[in-house]
Amino acid sequence: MVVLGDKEFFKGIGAITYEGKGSDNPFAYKYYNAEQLVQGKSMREHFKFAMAYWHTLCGTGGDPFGPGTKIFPWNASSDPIQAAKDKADAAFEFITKMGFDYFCFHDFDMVAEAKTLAESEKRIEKIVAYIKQKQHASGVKALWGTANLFSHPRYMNGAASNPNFNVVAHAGAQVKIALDATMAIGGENYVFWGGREGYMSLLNTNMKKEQDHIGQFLNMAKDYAHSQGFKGTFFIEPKPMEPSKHQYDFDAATSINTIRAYGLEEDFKLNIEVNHATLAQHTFQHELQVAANAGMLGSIDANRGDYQNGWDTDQFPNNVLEITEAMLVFLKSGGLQGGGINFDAKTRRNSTDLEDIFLAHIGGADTFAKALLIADEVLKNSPYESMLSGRYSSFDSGEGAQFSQGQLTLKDLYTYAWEKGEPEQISGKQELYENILNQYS
Ligand code: XLS
Ligand code: NI
Ligand code: NI
Repeated sequence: MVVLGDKEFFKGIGAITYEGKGSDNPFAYKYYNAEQLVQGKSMREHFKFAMAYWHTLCGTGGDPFGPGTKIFPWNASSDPIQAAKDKADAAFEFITKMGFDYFCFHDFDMVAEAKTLAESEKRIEKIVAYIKQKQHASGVKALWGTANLFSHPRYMNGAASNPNFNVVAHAGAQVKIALDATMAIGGENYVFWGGREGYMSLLNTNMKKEQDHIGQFLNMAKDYAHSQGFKGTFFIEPKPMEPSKHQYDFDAATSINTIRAYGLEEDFKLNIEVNHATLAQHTFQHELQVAANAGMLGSIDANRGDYQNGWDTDQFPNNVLEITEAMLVFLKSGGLQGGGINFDAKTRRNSTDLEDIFLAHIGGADTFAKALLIADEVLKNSPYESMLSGRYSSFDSGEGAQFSQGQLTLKDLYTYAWEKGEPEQISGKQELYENILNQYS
């Protein structure tokens, strides 16, 4: 059901529906068919698509070389509460017209930060009350909330990892307020992305102390949320750099270490972002697989980077083959644990029509839907799965199986190898695997 505020911000655009791949209507889904079942689950449930409040409603396209280019009508009021309400109206109009069920937010995406913590908290309480009404009218939910611990100059030396305790405490206060807000609107998860939790120079950094403080801080946040009855999952969102030169939660493997080193494995999983994987010199599917192997594939921030430059361009997903490889991991590991697909992506600086926001999200949703359908076909109908398991068949019986089960010693390997002689050469067949993907896409 489309929910409008006092003003309609996206005039002339109605509910986006599925019309199939034969449709030429740019404002229709070609592949995302919310109720279509794939492996017994609807696309809606598989994906739990979410709008990112920050990019979609706050980011006006500014870059280091020039100011924003986009004039958002919901930004017109100079009164912060009125502006926040207009923004919420735009959010719910957009989400419900898209047929999505979720949004994700930072504390100060919803309403502008005030001069004091006390005033900021009051503002957040006001907008949370307003958003609750809108949720009631629409059924739209919060996939996750988070605190922006990276934009304000006070966080220039880090938040939980700051060398100054006063800043650490301020970050703690902000997380408490953001957790309260997330819980008040029924947020299903809570994210920590440590943009400034890292360093610019090791010369002025006590890395061990900073990392221990992050571990302490995450435990405090989790304990507080539990004491307030929060049942959701916490996600760490890895990223190797930007804005810090080196961020502590560099990639999935490093973040899993953070989680385990500080005893957080009961409550924390990962939120994997495509472009962050690229920046860490990994593929997206690699990061998903690392998370899944640890039982920590929690959520996804969907976007894409750029092959020619090295920063977080946050473009909308449109690489079907890349996402298909990701969907193979996704389906085989049983999907996401608690999270969903959040479009952490922004339209380009020169995409200045309001309708471009719709076109971008339609493309992103269709890319995931098409990739899911292809991955499902590959798993069901192609020789892919049997080729893959066949590759490891030497561990299915005999000494191979005994090795896998930990029943052999190094001396046993020696005797076995001695008797067998030089192993035969077996092709890895990468090109054939790639051809199969191509054939089904
Ligand atoms: C920035 C991150 C950020 C997180 C939320 O690169 O992707 O947007 O998702 O703080
Ligand atoms: Ni992100
Ligand atoms: Ni990012």
